[in-house]
Amino acid sequence: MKRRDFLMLGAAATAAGAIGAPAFAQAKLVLKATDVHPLGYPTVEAVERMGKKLDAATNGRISIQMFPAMQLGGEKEMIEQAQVGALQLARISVGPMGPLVGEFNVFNLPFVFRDAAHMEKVIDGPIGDELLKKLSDHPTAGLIGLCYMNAGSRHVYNSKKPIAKLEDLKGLKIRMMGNPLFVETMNSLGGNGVAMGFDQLINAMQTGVVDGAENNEPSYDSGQHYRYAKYFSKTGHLMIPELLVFSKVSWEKLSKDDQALIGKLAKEAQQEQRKLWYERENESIKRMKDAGVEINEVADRKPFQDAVKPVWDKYGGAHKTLIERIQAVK
Ligand code: BDP
Repeated sequence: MKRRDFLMLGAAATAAGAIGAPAFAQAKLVLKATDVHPLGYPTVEAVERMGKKLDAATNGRISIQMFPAMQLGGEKEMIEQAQVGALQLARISVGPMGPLVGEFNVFNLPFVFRDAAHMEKVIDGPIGDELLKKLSDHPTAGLIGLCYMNAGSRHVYNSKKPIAKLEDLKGLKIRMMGNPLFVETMNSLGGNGVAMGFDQLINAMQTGVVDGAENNEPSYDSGQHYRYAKYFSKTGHLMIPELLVFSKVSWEKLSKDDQALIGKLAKEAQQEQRKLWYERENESIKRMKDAGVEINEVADRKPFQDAVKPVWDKYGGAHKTLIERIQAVK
């Protein structure tokens, strides 16, 4: 089957084509979805539930087929495949979207949100919608922004020692997501930021290419990163929401009604994932303790916040109004 035929499967497609009816009105559509995380992870589960609702609402005409656990590559590959329409739904982090849509880098700024409630209010409100629209309207990004999801706070973990104060990061090689902002964040904190895909991380920790990484508890737990980096320090330096995006070339082949339905169900998935997220966060913390992970709080985050000022100047400078609006959300 050729790629452009992704949406038309089975006899219905042929029949619709034969009688000259608008093919996608009748054809059975199977939307390919992907995520770096395994089955059962809150983002994966939320998209699967969205697929069931879509199936029910269209009497089986549209469904979602999930390819979890990096089956279709890391986030970079997922984005590229969505851009050409080789898959339709990609659940990615806002992290790698900053270089494409500069405003997203405001969400990527270290310590930009006061807490989870603040972050949720921003993504649920007009600012969240505006940024999704910026992505959808972007002339070359090739993606439609459907909704956000929760991803907690990111904390540093490594194989050498607990990070209790800023100086402890000195000399540690820490894997960061692929966006220069993150490497510069780690460097300004005194560590050595190393950019690489999530799919390369286990190998890099095993071989000592990096001493550790930074992520939320569920990613650390489900990726079994504690096997290579048992010191988990609550730096909370980043709070980056997730994104669910749709391939723009595929989107444009859908009817307006189908687009509206998918858009509505995605917004519901945003709220549903949130409940799953908090349950999973607690389960992960428990599993980490059971696995003997050494978790430590960082009593004073102020020196960390001060250290990342150059990152704010460089990446936030052009978006002062947006930053002020985010800070004004109470
Ligand atoms: C996880 C995100 C995932 C990212 C990963 C990373 O859910 O989308 O790919 O971090 O660090 O928290 O690359």
